Formats: sequence, structure tokens, C-alpha cells
Amino acid sequence: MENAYFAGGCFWGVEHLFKKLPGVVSTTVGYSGGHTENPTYEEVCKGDTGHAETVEVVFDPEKISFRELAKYFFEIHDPTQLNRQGPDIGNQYRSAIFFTNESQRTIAKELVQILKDKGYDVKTEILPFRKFWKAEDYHQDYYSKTGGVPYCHFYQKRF
Ligand code: MHO
Repeated sequence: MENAYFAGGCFWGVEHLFKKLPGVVSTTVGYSGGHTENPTYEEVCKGDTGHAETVEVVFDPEKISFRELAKYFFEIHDPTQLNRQGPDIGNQYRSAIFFTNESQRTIAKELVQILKDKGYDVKTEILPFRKFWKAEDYHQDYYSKTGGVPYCHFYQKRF
């Protein structure tokens, strides 16, 4: 199994869409990319922890590749938005991929370049993964629990 970390706005919607993919073994929502330990949702909401709402995706590389996951990531959120996603504003909603190995880094950068060549002004940060802090239980599988649907995440073909 391999791990991938995607930040693309409110983690409720990002998780909801990744969970559907065959080959995805599990998803967890949390915080990554910041400088504080054990962040809480409330702290991250203030926007000064440096953490982004992030989804940890555990996948089976024999069933789905990192390239497919990353392409999907760019198609379920709008990577051209800076420090926001839809109605959610703040650096905790920024677009980022935290890569866990060199191959993920290369693929993520290639995909950004493909999108740039297509005219998208991509703001996604490609950064080395350091640490993932799991979010509070009530944020996990939020839409499965509440029966809601994402308000700004949906699939849109870009590749
Ligand atoms: N707009 C949503 C964001 C939730 S998300 C987990 C809200 O204000 O509740 O950041």
C-alpha cells in the first residue's frame, strides 16, 4: 500500500470524492504542511498554523496509480484558486500535494506543467510530506455520516 496526501479546500468534499475510487483502500482527513503540533480544527480555522486541510489517501498501487489519483485531484477541485476553494477562504484551504517519494514529486510536477500548458494558472504547491495530523472524529467521513453532498467539489474533466 502507498500513501498520498492532497489538500484542495474543505477536506469533507475531497475525502468524499476520493473514497469512491476503486483502488483507494482508506481515506482520513487531517492537517498537514504547518508548523504546530496536534492542531485542532479551531486552531487551523484561524489560518495561522500553516496547516492545510488535507486528505490522506491509502491506495493499492496495483489497482490505481498515483498518477491517476493526482489527475483526479486536479479534476475535483479548482487548482487555480490561491489560498481558498470556493466559499472557503484562508491558507488552510490552499491547493497542495505533499509527496511521499520522488516518483510522486515528478508526476505531480508533470501534471502541473500539463495543466499550465493548457492555460490553467495552477497555484498548487508541490511539497515534501512531513507529518499528518488526524482531524477530529466528527470530520471523518463527514458526508457519509450527515447524508450531505460537497458544496464546491465535483468532478470536472481537465486532462
Ligand atoms: N464552509 C465550511 C467549511 C468546513 S471545512 C471542514 C464551514 O464553514 O463549516 O473547513
